[in-house]
Amino acid sequence: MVLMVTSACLVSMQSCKPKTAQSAARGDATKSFVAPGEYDEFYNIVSGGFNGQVAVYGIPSGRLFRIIPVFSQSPESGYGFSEETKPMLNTSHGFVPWDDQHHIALSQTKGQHDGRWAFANGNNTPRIARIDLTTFRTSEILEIPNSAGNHASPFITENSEYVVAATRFSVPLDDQNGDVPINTYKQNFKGSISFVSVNPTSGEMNIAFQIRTPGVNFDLSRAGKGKSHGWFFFSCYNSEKANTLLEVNASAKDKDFVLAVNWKKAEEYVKAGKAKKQAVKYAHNIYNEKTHTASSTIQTEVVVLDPADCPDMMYMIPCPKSPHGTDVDPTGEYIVASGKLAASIPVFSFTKLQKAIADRAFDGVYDGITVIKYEAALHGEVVKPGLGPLHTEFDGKGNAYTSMFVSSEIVKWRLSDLEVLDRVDTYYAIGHLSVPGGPTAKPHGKYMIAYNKMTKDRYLPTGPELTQSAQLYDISGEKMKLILDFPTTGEPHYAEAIPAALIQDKQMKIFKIEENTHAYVSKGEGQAKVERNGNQVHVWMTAIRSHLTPDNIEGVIVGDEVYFHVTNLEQDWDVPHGFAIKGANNAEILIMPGETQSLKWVADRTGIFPFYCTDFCSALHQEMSGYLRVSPVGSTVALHFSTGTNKPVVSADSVKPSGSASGN
Ligand code: K7E
Ligand code: CUA
Repeated sequence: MVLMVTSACLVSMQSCKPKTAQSAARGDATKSFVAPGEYDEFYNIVSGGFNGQVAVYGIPSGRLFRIIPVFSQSPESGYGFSEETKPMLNTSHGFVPWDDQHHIALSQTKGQHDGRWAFANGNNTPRIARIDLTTFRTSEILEIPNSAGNHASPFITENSEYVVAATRFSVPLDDQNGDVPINTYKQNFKGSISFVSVNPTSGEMNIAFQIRTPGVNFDLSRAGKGKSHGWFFFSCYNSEKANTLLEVNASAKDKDFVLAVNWKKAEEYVKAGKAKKQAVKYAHNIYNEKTHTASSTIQTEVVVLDPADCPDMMYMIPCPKSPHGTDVDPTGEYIVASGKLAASIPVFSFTKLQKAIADRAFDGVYDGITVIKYEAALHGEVVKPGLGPLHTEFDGKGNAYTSMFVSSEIVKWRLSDLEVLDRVDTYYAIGHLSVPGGPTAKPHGKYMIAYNKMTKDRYLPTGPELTQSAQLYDISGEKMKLILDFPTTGEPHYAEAIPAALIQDKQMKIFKIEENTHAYVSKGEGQAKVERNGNQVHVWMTAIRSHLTPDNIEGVIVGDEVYFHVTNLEQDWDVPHGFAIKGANNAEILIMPGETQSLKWVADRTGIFPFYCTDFCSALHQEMSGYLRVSPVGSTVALHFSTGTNKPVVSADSVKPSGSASGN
């Protein structure tokens, strides 16, 4: 079925392909040129797909600035390996060190980017993360219960009141016996949408309420804005409620739905006590930049609204053929739904939707939810836009840009009369696209970035897996123009770009050492020490150009767990120190100025184990090192540490009982 649509349309689309792709495919790279030493105009914050991280690029240069570890461990910084950051990856399933990351939502105030936070979804083990845009680090991760495949997430309301999380897979609810035959899908599988509140000052997230929904698959969503503020729109497919061979069975019906949720009304129902408590289990992880340590708390309750108790809270709008993206234009009037198997793009009108509700222009009920008459909510259809429409962004000048996966192109069309204005090829199989500010009330326009699923002949090949790729287009004129290809890490899905001016001057340069309240901080070399507690040895270590204190440690016994708590004493921007020790079987750590981070290392054999700084920090970086001696079980070598002295070797006989450590 899918294939039939595809090949038939591909034939009809061929006129749109350049006869010789070469010239059109090259583009005018001078427009993306950022001279050495110059800054980019935008930060581009891009999902990492199956690598679970988020990457930051400059636009228009496409230069990679940073990979922010979010849902996966990172050996570069020690994220998810260091004792302080392990709790960030805790879940109700225990420690989950990887995920699949698809969507980015930047915080907004009055419908515009405010440059405070980036939110990101964990798709597989459902979670939402918050990244602080002053540190470019993950500050918080919240697990989402009653969900499986957190795909329609995290989309944000225009004052960052909520980020949402709608489940891709409907499943039995967390407090039900889930041990049911899979073919009882229709009776036992339910969907769920979470409204996660964002504290306006701290950014801290909490699940304000969930809404129980029919057992469909949610795909994507967008908040209303301007005139549609207070509403949220979710695309859903598999209204057939198929549980096998979805590629056929979830494509049977002519129409699926966009679910329109009046979240202001939902808030009223919650206030009125309509939400019922449900026992669940989910982790809430927060990183504290004063203790430099994350904590993970397991929470045990959510409140859930059942639409049956909440009249007028939500409506289904019929939408052709398994919609993927649903996007709201800058005014909030138009809701664009992309039926990925449909031959046209339906555009709904918020004004007409309201009128349809008032006039009761209904078309029956789907699983207890009132269905709006398709034509009553429809502004119109973009006719023959291309094949496989997925996602739509806006330039703020009345135009929309829709990605076409199957026909590998972007189609520009006008919101008012739905006329197709221009089309441009992508190389190849575009997924998401992103206009800086495209999902806000005031798009920044100028550029558009395509995120492609295939690169085939665009780059030097690298074995069976080719690089992932983005393409930059100039959209300042009437015609879209390709100006740059740049490779990306992981598989990029959605991304948001934001003017550099909103972020660059707010950057955290150092952590103040006097504000460091880490449990194992040493605020000066005089506080460095080594202590034994059973078979645990704790090393309070400092790092400053160009030595580690202590740098000679003896008296560690085979089987000991050694914790290196390294405090970077520097108070200068861009002077991290690293720490690595031979045989460490988890990671190295990288410690920012004023910060403390801890690496656990197990002494597995006798010998001398060098350790050193891994970040080239000064001309004497190679000298920034030390030695740890491990002795066999039963040894009389006393625990001892020093820096810069060479005392005679001590044995346990020469120090006080119980091998207490001595400095010099
Ligand atoms: Cu890649 Cu947003 Cu997961 Cu479309 S989704 S492509
Ligand atoms: Cu510190 Cu190299």
